[in-house]
Amino acid sequence: MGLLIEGKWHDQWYDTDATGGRFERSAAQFRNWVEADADADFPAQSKRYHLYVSYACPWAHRTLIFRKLKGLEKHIDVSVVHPLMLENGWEFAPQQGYGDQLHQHAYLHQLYCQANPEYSGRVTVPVLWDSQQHTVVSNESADIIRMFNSEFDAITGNTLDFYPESKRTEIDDINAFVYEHINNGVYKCGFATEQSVYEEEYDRLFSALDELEQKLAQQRFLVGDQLTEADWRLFTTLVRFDAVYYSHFKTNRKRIIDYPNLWDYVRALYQVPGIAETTVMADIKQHYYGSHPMINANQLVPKGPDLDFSQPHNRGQIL
Ligand SMILES: N[C@@H](CCC(=O)N[C@@H](CS)C(=O)NCC(=O)O)C(=O)O
Repeated sequence: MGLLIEGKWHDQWYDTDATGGRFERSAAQFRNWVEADADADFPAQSKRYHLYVSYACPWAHRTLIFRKLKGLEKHIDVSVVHPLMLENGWEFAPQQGYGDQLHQHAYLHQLYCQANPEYSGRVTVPVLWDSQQHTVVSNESADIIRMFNSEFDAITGNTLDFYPESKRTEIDDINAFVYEHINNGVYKCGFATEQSVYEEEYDRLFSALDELEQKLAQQRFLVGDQLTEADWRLFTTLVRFDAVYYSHFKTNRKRIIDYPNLWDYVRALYQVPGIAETTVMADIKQHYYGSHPMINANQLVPKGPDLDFSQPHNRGQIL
């Protein structure tokens, strides 16, 4: 785990001293857009863009889900980093099947320096790379899934829309709530270094989960009856919750399996064709338990729990 400062790698953990024991996630710095328009700076084209992910990372997982649902697998190739993220940050390990398919880099930070030799900041996944201009288009998953949702439709012929015009305000509102209290909420519990901060974040997380449990008793999805981007953004946290966050991040008031509606909902999403194969539980567990020695000193990976996301659900036909 580290930080690039003016293109030089520094092995360093998140600095929570400066924030009173509170974890703060820094903003992504590459925020360009691939557009359907052939005259755009980054026009949508088959085989031009390459996606760098970790199977472990919930933000990268969203992009893999959209690549799958939007039929982009033939058009956007993927490189997957090794699940362990330690003193060199994210690394490739080609002998173990985690190679950089495009540049054969050893470390992900080399990719950031290739885009900008003076780059200063965190080296995160996902990254959408433009192989024509040799630069990073975007390292913000929220933007990448929007590009995948609409900008390649003329190439794929896939017009599924998870961010429909008429629902955008509602989706943006629920996304903000889910990001603050749940997606990032579990990290704020796990990386807190003050007891009171941890307890405050824990209370916020579970009152948000309680609220969504109620909502999902009344409606099939977060925005009514229609499956949207908001559901996929929640899914990647819920699917990791019982196996990782509950114990590793100490978010242990309840498991998702203890919430009848959330548990039904996460199984329904998991069973959408193609989604199970984007959910690589072995990498997820190895990453979290193995990459944060400050909260799990011996880096042992718990063997359980037994989780069966393939049990039948009651949310009907989804896609
Ligand atoms: N804003 C980013 C956040 C991505 C992110 O924080 N990824 C984590 C992995 S789960 C990462 O790569 N962290 C490395 C680091 O912070 O050094 C996004 O949503 O794309």
